[in-house]
Amino acid sequence: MLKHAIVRPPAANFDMGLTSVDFGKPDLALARDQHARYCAALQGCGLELTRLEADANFPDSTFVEDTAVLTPQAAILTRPGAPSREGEVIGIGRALRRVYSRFHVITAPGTVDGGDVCAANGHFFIGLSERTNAEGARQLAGYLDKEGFTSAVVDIRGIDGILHLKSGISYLGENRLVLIDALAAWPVFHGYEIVRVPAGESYAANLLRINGHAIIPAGYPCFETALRDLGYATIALDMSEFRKMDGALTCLSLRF
Ligand code: CIR
Repeated sequence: MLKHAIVRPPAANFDMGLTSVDFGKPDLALARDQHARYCAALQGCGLELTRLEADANFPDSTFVEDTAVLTPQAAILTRPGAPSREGEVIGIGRALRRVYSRFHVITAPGTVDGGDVCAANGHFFIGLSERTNAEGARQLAGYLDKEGFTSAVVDIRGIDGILHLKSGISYLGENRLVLIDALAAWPVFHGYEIVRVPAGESYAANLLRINGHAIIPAGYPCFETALRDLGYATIALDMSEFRKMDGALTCLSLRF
């Protein structure tokens, strides 16, 4: 059962962050409103929030997920693959030290973005991407092994349109994986029941399963119906402004 989440609202220069998409400039007021609704949804799912101050030193700092990988016993501080984001880890480390006493740290030349790490019931899929390199994946797999978890590396560098592994995969629980078409047939995912995201709705592959709820992005009706048909209670949130900056639901919090 998840109990807590760390969140950080978008800073005044949120629109100066990194993006690979061309959906226009984000509207800061709307982004803040969407972030507030996101926080309320997490609380509605039973999570207690640690709210960090907005940090304009790092325009991408609202995407806290990329700075750490959390297990029940230990926190692994990452070394984000984008140089402009490396310093974000310091503030998150400070917040995590209030909760965790056991830490591991990804060190140079390794890089890992938390968005590349998908936990599935004690097993971790680690995406090799433009942000997470082979050395970072190797260090992370070693730390996870020390903590008693298994892992598998998934090379997503050839797949167009996804920044991180979790842009294309979510674990629903019950041995079910949500996957975009490009990943659906990969042998590494054999043995799971696969819920495919309909073509044209691939952004919805990034969802949050929290304490019996499935938080999904608003505007993906076929996928939402498919989840409801499987018995999931969905909560749909508008993510338009974060999407403009390559962000999705999981990026906006660290959950433990
Ligand atoms: C970046 O490019 O790093 C940010 N603009 C978006 C990060 C999204 N994070 C995530 O999916 N975990």
